[in-house]
Amino acid sequence: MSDKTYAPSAEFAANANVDAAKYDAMYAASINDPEAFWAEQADRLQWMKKPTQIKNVDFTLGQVKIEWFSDGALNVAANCIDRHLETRGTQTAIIFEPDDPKEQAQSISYNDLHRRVCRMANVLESLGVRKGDRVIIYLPMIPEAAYAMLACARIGAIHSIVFAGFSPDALAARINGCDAKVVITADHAPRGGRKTPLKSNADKALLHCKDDVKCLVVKRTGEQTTWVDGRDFDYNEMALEADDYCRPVEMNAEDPLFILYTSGSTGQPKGVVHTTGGYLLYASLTHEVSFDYHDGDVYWCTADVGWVTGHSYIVYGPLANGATTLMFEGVPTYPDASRFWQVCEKHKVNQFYTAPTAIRALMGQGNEFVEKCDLSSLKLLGTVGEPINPEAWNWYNDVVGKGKCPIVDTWWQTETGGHLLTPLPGAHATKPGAAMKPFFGVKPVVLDPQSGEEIHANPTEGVLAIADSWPGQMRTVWGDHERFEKTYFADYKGYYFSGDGCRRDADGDYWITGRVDDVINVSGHRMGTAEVESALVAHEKVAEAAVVGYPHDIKGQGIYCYVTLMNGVEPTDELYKELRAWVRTEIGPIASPDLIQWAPGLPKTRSGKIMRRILRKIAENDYGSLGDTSTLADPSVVDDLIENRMNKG
Ligand code: 6R9
Repeated sequence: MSDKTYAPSAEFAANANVDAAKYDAMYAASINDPEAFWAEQADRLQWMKKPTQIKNVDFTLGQVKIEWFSDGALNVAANCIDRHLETRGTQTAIIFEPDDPKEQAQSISYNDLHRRVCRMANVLESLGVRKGDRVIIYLPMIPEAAYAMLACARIGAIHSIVFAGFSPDALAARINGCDAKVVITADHAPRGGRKTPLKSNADKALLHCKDDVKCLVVKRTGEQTTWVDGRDFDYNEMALEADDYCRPVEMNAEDPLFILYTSGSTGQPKGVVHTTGGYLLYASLTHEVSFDYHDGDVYWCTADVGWVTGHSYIVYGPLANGATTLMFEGVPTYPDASRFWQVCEKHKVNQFYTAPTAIRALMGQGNEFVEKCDLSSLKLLGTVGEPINPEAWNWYNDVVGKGKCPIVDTWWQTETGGHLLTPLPGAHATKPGAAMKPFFGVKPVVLDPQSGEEIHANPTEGVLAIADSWPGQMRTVWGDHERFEKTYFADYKGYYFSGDGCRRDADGDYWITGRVDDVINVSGHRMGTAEVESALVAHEKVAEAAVVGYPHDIKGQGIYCYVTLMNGVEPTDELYKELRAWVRTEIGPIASPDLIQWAPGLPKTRSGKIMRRILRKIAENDYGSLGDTSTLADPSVVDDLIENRMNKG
């Protein structure tokens, strides 16, 4: 942890949508009278029926109920497209940057978007999709993914996106899990110069699904795929024939907009359900305020639409705000580690939002890749997905942002729909690694993990829960409301429990310490594994580190570190000792690693999250029960780690 703070420049603060005084006033208003605050904010959206019932919430276990704007009616696609046509029909809505930099980028105007979405909506209707039906979207990061989402929203169908990196089994489980009528896929998904055979994966998945599930196939690479007559439909051909207009269906604010499957700490993925009114309002407001988005800006979030970040901050939030949003099909290191920065230069990106894992990977490649690009258009940087270590934060700030771009470290979850904790860029002096402040309407509390009591004093540390609802909150687990209640409302009565630990410093600012199941207890001292990781990666020879606890006879738990070294650095006994000493001096003797394993790679999900569950099992010598490793980006790294375990026997 660093004590240094980074205030926005006077110029940035003066031009910001929300400055410090405005944040204080709006936050106070949102907490003192949430009904009045959100009733007023609801005017951001265009309603077919204006809501009069603002909030109807009960967090009591056994009767959990979350409703916002429940007598209001609207259509999400009309809000993201139609209402902008008069003022910004010719403005670019989506910039598409393909995987291969030699392939032409595309600019899709709001007028184009309207036509494309209407056609896709008509195609879906012709396949028999009706209001309330489920549609699985299994597509590359191409504009058709956004068309498909908005087409579903337009006709009231509920979409569930499955990340294109998922296997046929994972796809089948999700098709069956929500009983989908149609799967939208593409021939192939190009990514990092390679191609995933999406249609062929879908074929395999559909073998395990009901016979009447239809498959709508988008042409991406144009390569031949197998074809099942009567089941498979050619999107490009049908779209040519389809009508240019499709009426947006009137939806109740509480009608589901989408289901997104997300893994919990254990067991089957949960189908997180988000609804229409509250979700869109929250995504739109947070997009404008957290990123300080201004009309005419070019905004880029590098996530995939297969994750919640892509839903809220590539598609729904930006388009609801009439923004220009960039969709990138590729990866940060293809053709080389300069790609992100080349895309920023090429499209004059103003706001850039990515994950710490990408920042660390690029940091490890050296500064030349950044410095050869013109990044003068950048005004703001954002991060999301995991705690960012100060080392990576500082690199992002200095090398990418040249010290002039505020960094928003946004803490949120699939479950929360949008940012819950984040500094506001024109209002708050940031601290490297801190998620800082609650967004409007959010009441974070720090609870004692044992007693469940709220801790009021600062500084403090405990588990992070939220005391009241906000409009973007998930409403239920698809088909299993009881699981929803048990997962989020049973451990700490009366609160939404996030599953994360946090610290609140003497200034009252929040620092996420990682999932509470990643907290280890060493000789009676509670320690965030993220803290040790952060220390390790601060060492110049370390590219990445993951830390877990393992049973230790004397200390209760010992500290087991998996360390990936920088390119070209040799693992030696010397370095082993040096790293132990390094962590001792960075954090204290209590954090001294018990075991360090050199790891050429770490097991990661395809969204870049380190799978600590697997690392814990290996460290615990319990690798017979690793569970499902099929969602890993590269399952073979696990074999290497087992082979080279430290505490053998
Ligand atoms: C948006 C997203 C949620 C979990 C969350 C937390 C971690 C996300 C973070 C962060 C520290 C941040 N997380 N943002 N930890 N600082 N800024 O990532 O959703 O995939 O559901 O993950 O990610 O542990 O509980 P999701």
